[in-house]
Amino acid sequence: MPRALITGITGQDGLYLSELLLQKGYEVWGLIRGQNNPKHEMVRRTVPDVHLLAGDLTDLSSLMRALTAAQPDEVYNLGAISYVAYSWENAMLTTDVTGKGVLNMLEAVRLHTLDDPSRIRFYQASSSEMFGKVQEVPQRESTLLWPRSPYGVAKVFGHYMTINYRESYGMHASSGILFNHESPRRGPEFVTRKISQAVARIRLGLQHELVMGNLDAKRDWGFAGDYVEAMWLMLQQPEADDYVIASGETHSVRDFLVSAFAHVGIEDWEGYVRQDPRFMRPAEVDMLIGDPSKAHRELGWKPEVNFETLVSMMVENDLREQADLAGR
Ligand code: NAP
Ligand code: G4F
Repeated sequence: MPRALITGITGQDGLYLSELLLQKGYEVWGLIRGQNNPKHEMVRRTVPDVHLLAGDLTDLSSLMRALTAAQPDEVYNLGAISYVAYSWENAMLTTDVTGKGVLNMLEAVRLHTLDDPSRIRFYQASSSEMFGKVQEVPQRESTLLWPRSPYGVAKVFGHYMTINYRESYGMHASSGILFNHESPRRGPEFVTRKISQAVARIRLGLQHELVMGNLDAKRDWGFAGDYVEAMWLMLQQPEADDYVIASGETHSVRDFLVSAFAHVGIEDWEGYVRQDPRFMRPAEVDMLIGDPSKAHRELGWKPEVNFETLVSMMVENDLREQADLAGR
């Protein structure tokens, strides 16, 4: 039975990846931080077969203890402070967790496998946010990185550290450059879930206004369930490498709004939406669109869920969830 250790187990991707690996017959271990993490119960309920270990990416010794307990064949480093807007307000913490945390995890794996550094396969959750002020359209593995946020800068550090550990120590360390991926499990601070929740509440008469930032930003959005499959495929390759994982399509935040409102039969959506500078960013990533052809070719990976299906899936889920919460 193969064994996997996942950091960021309480997050969107941690849950989907756990389900995928359990289905494939893995023994799955998850790292959870804090002395009384409020998401502990939710993880227990959602993936009861996952073994939970206490640890934090900023604490190297906790990572070494986790490796000793889990004895993994594969490590998926998904833990991060992942909300871009928050990263300006907490730039140093973001650097410590999202940037230096990767180095801590790589170093823990290296020290744990001194006999054979390629014994554990390592996945780093890199991000299209690294492309920032894009230098090429579409973005591919070789596109020059130009991050626009403390989060993006921290991810660039983690990305190059992963490559450096592969080249310096012969570790099987791969970096997945994933474009935005969403789901009904997406945190409500991210734009897609903020919209799907608000649209559901407006349809149910529970909310009358949605306050937004920049509606012109464009993203390459996919479904998280499809994207965790790509993480696993990367670690099954004979050689470690870096891959762009994307849908190859781009849509604006406005397109997402139009589609979500249309799903509940509201065409005159502009009457419900107000923009506020509070939600604008000091430096914006205007447009992302990925070229996933290397992943198609070498991993045989293709996403199943398209943009319209993703929006419907999220709005339908929130209609049910919000109706339940309102006792309807
Ligand atoms: P998420 O839902 O925000 O989950 C982040 C996870 O990191 C949570 O489990 C969180 O735990 C954990 N974490 C935060 N601080 C930590 C620390 N100090 N030590 C250990 N764990 C810590 O993010 P996601 O959407 O699942 O994304 C997973 C990874 O992919 C992240 O690294 C993200 O940056 C990256 N990524 C995401 C996307 C996307 O579109 N979703 C795209 C590209 C890359 P708590 O619950 O305790 O806070
Ligand atoms: O949903 P977002 O907060 O995601 P963002 O910044 O693209 O980051 C996500 O994707 C990255 C991959 O590229 C990940 F690495 C990262 O961890 C995270 O998962 O914002 C998307 C866009 C931005 O341009 C933002 O300015 O939506 C715009 N936006 C407009 N109004 C808003 C809002 N974003 C949020 N969160 N809230 C708004 O009210």
